[in-house]
Amino acid sequence: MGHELINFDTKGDDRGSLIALEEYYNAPFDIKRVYYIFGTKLGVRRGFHAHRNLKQIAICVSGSCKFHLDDGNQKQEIILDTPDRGLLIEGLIWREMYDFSPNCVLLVIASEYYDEKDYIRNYDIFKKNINHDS
Ligand code: T46
Repeated sequence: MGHELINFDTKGDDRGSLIALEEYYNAPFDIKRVYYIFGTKLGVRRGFHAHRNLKQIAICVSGSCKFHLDDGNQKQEIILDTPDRGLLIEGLIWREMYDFSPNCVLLVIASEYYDEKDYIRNYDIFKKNINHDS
């Protein structure tokens, strides 16, 4: 399945902690875009799409949330609850995010600029694309 959890090195000293993300070091792609999701209302579920080409790493830099991932054959739940772990998603993976804690800040670094044409927002079309590729 096109996902992987990546543990980041924490540079810590008596002042606190710092994590640096660098393309082709701990992020295996060109970093073209960074966005973050915060203030998510209780009970909200987001996502409901797959990407055709995008590679992304999602990190809960504060709080926690869950990802439901579906590659068309297998479904998996991933919990993100620490700033030193990122979820790399690449390839055709249907994703939904849910159970956002009130303090959740979900940071995402992405390999491409925002492009609505890269989204597949219909599950049946996603499944057809999976079958077409396999
Ligand atoms: C993803 C998951 C993890 C922009 O204008 N620029 C951007 O870079 C992004 C990401 C979004 N937008 C606009 C498009 C919508 O009007 O912001 C609004 C909310 O986006 P969306 O409904 O796609 O958000 P989510 O939380 O469903 O999905 C987002 C990303 O879009 C997506 O790539 O993998 O987070």
